[in-house]
Amino acid sequence: MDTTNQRPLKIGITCYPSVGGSGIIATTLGVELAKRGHQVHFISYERPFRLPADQERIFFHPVTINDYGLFKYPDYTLPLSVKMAEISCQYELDVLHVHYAVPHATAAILSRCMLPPHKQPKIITTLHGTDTTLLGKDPGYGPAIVHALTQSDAVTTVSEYLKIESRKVLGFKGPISVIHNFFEPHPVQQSREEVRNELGMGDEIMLLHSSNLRPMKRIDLLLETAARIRTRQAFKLVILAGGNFAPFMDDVRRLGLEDTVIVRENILEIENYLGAADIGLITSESESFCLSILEAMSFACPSVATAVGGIPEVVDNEKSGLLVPFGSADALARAVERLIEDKDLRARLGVEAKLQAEKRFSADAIVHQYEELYQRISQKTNCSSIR
Ligand code: GMT
Repeated sequence: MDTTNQRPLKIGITCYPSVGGSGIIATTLGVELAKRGHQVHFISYERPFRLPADQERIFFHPVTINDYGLFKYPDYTLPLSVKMAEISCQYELDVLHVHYAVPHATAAILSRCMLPPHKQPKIITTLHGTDTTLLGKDPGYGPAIVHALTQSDAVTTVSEYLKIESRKVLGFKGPISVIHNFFEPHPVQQSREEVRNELGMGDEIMLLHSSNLRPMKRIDLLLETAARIRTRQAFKLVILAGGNFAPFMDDVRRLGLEDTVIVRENILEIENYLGAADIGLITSESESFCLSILEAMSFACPSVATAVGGIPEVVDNEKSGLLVPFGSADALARAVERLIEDKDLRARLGVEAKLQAEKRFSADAIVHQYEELYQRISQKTNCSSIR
């Protein structure tokens, strides 16, 4: 569908605002939609960290969570749903697009029930990963997720893999559109040399791992891999940790990696590091897409990664990176050694990685798919308005 002659839409976006792939995607999507003429309203408990302060057509509406001392656990879902209803009504939103089902999709459905039919936005839920693969299996969440998906006007997943998993884990039978993640790098602020100086590095190869350190990222396997790379003096492993790395320091010491591992916690602008990196390293046991691989690809940095979940949809093995079956630190180490030792291979994979990132996973390749979906569902009559 050609969206160029369609009217601009009023779009609400709810996501987790802190460091994390789903929040980064939602924020970048909002920024790109605003650039394309749509009005975008972010609704969350904090301003998403990548949201520019002064971009035209972008608004942020905070959700206030009061702690009344009545409840053991403060509730977010209800104030979020009330804010969604308020903003939908006030700005006459066409679409409310929620990223990560829990609790955003449920709050969106509830907000719609608070509104008269002519004020109800269409609701799109994007599943990102653990909302299906982890929470979807939890009997305390699964039925609520399925309910919210069934009531959504459209459901998307960030990979084919996640679509299949969502059918399997949740038993959800409704339509699912696969719209891959995308990345639009901010310009780097520091040169490769400046970044390396700041890290205390010489001319070693820079292996980069960037993640939230959750159990499925398998930091144990990451460190084990680093320990098994035979050319220890040839590289440093830089870990951009979206969380506290301290619990892993015992492993770093046990493996004798104190001089090899460099950790930076909660870095908000990762582009400087991506520009300085030579090889990405991902050892996850589950991953619906893996935005950090794509981020590295955009900087012509090929990754060595486990061939799990949606990763093979992002990395073409032996063409834009190297994939290894999950579980073997030795196999990962051998793949990293290949790239350390073969500069030409590294460069060739890097060139293809950047090409793929631009061709398949850039804003230009992806954002129009969301626009087309929004336009398509906006044209549908609200079920409740014809009842
Ligand atoms: O589901 C999570 O663990 C968190 C989520 C996030 O917010 O970073 O990660 C998921 O969504 C990302 C963005 O779509 C994907 O790149 C990650 O692969 C995915 N994580 C998992 O599937 C474990």
